[in-house]
Order: sequence, then C-alpha cells, then structure tokens
Amino acid sequence: MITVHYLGVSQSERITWLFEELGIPYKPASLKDLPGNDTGKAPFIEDSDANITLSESAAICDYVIHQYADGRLAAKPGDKHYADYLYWFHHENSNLQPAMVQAMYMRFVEDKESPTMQIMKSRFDMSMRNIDDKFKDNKWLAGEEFTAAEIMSVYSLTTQRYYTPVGLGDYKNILRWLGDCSNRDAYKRAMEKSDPEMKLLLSAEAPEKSLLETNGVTSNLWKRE
Ligand SMILES: N[C@@H](CCC(=O)N[C@@H](CS)C(=O)NCC(=O)O)C(=O)O
Repeated sequence: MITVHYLGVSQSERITWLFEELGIPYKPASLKDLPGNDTGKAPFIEDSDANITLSESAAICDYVIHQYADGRLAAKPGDKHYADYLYWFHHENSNLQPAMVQAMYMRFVEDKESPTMQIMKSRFDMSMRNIDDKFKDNKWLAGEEFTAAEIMSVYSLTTQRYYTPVGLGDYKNILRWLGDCSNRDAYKRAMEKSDPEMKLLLSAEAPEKSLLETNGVTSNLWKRE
C-alpha cells in the first residue's frame, strides 16, 4: 500500500489526483518529519510493499504509473505523441511552476519598471502564452488522450494562484482546458479528499492578494465561503 503524505493548498494535489485517475488504493496522510524526505517537502510517498520512499511529483508520477499501472496515463516510446508527452510532463516543474514562483516574488519588488523586472515579466508572459497557444488546436497537452502531463500541470494554473494571484482572462484556451480537467470525476474526488475546505480556482478571477500577504494558509482566503 502506498501512503501519500501531503499538505493542503499545495502541489501534493497532483498525487492524490493521479491515484484517483488510476483507481489504485492509497492512504492519504498529512506530511510530517519522515526519514527519506530530506527536503521536508510534499508530496512524499512511502511504498510499504517495495520498501521505497520518494519525493518530487514528477518522479512519483513516473514511479506509480510504471510500477503499478502498466504505463497508463503516459505515452510510450514509439507513440506518435511521445515527444509531446515528455515535453509537457517536464515543462511543468522546469518552466511553468518556476515562472509562477518567480511571479509570486516579483509582487514584492518595488521597482516594477527595472530592466530585471521587465525581463522576468516578459518571460512569464511568454510561458503563459506558450501554454495557451498549445490549446488552440489541441484538447489535451499530448495528443488526443488525457495524460499525466495534465496531472502535473493543472496545479500551477489553479491552486498556485493563491500564492501568485494571476488572472486568466487573457488565456481563454487555458480556461477551457482547466474546465475539461476539473470536470473529471477523479479530479473532483481528489480535491474533495485532499483539500475539502478549499475553493477551487478554476475561473479567470484570481484572489486580490497572495497568501504570502495574508498569513499563509492560516488566512481565510483559500477557504470555501
Ligand atoms: N518540485 C517539488 C515541489 C515540492 C514543494 O515545493 N512542495 C511544497 C508545497 S507546494 C512544500 O512542501 N512546502 C513546504 C516547505 O517548503 O516547508 C514537487 O514537484 O514535488
């Protein structure tokens, strides 16, 4: 049995969603100080059958998909969309999430017109435009099927916006895709289990303030009304 250690309002939601999509039993548990979790971050899994512990969402997705699900939700070498799958699966933690985290801190820089800020802003805009453009002619990130690339990517454009309050009004294609992802029963189940109190950020509107400005997750900003 795999125990999924998670934190609320966090990237951990990817992993509960993964398990719900695959229909594999798992034990949800909150994150605590555990041997093997050297960075202290969530998500973190313990696989008691294999005597394995693992952090990093992308590594956990790959591990569970290939160890327990015969590669479901991943493209395989030789598949038409294999390269697309690899690109978008890794794009999240190497491009989109770092862009979101940078933008989260940019809010606190006073001189918004400085050359550094201009460069960072244009990189952020480019990253968002890149993903929106992807959905102009594509329902999903990698071909005709929903894949783990979706599971990796949704967090940055939804829950992360409690930390980086970015509106999505200029990104209609992203909004359509978020609607398709969030309509999945597995997504609904996962969010209900891992963040039952959280209002989901699925529309264009973002909170006015970041959780960094309002007492973090102890604030009421992220709670359902
Ligand atoms: N790259 C990691 C990021 C993990 C991460 O940053 N998790 C945050 C929550 S979103 C965390 O555990 N923060 C607690 C802390 O830093 O103490 C992944 O994809 O799993």
